[in-house]
Amino acid sequence: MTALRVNGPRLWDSLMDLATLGATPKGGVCRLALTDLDRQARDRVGAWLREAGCKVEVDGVGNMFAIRPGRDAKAPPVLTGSHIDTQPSGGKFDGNYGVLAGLEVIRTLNDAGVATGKPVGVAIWTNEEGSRFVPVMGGSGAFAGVFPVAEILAQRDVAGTAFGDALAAIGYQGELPVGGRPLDAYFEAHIEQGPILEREARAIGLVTGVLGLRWYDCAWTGQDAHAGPTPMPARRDALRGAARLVEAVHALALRSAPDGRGTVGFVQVAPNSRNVVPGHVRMSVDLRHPDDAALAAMDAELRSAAAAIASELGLECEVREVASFASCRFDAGCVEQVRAAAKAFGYSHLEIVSGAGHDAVYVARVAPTAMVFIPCKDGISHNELESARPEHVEAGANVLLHAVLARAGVSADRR
Ligand code: HGY
Ligand code: MN
Ligand code: MN
Repeated sequence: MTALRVNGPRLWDSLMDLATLGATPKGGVCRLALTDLDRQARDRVGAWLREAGCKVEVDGVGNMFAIRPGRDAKAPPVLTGSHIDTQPSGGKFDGNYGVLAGLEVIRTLNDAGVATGKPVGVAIWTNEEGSRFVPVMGGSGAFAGVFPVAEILAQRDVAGTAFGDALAAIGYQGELPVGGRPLDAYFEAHIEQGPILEREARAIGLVTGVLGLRWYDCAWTGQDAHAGPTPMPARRDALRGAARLVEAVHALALRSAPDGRGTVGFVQVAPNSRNVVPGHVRMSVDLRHPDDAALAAMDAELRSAAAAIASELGLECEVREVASFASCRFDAGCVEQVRAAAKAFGYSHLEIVSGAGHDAVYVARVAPTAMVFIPCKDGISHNELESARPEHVEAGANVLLHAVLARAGVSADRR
């Protein structure tokens, strides 16, 4: 076993090629969901998948499915994939690696003339990042029936553009119904986006599950006032409330250590003028924990902290949950197939829980699912400096290939 191996340099070249779409000065990628850069990337990867003999279809929220036929055309496909939308200051590997590792699996099967029993496919899920449109992982969530399609299409970005209008504008609102499609299994390759695999010097992460997550929009209301004549005690400064809540979020996450996470990543100040006391502030809060009860306790702490700060400062604060998913555990059988593949290649490996959310979280609700992690440099991601080593990129794709083949009905002697 392991006669069949991916072409690492070819995969690396595809990653570097795709990274030119939205390339940023510090070596990262800015390719927000449903922008023209997203369209260009979809066009390019779609062309590569068609050239590799796949039939490419698009569903009503823009999820793309590229399927390589198997001997049994009626069998549900073994799917791989991830996302190609990025953070505003994202990297070359987050999401893009899982899609292009899936493409490399297809290319490798073609080179070797291997016919699989079940079809094998690659999915490109729309708007995984949730940076431009909430909810996070909206495309895969709609596919899994978690979000109504109409709700996803109606979401608006900070400029007021509707998801459905942006999707139509890039020409990717497809005919395929959203969801209801049986899958044999789903395997997603991804960089860890944290420091554990690199610190433990392991090449492969056997992802057993993902932290639960809750996202909030917090709206602070005070009163716009002149920065000069307005006495300090007379002010209702919304930014002071937001600033206090930033610290409160950090403190409540530390109280849930070591696995609790709390982040404020987005703050919008109005009127955002240097000589006006801000009367309105909108801020995000991202809370995570592997234990759902602990996450619920963090939710309660957040809400009581916001209320106490608002009362003390004479402000109003509305805390609105805008996305959430419970912690999840992946399919034990699929995790074992990933483990067996890593062992067959002799790759060092480690069981790990993902701190980041992934499309696999929602696909796991409709199909047996597991993930393959590889290390990223210094554990850094959602950062233009995000980087991975070619040998790990290749190793993860080899493990993905063999996990998929084991599931797709290719005998061990042909792998
Ligand atoms: O937020 C997340 O965990 C993912 O990167 N979208
Ligand atoms: Mn990702
Ligand atoms: Mn991400």
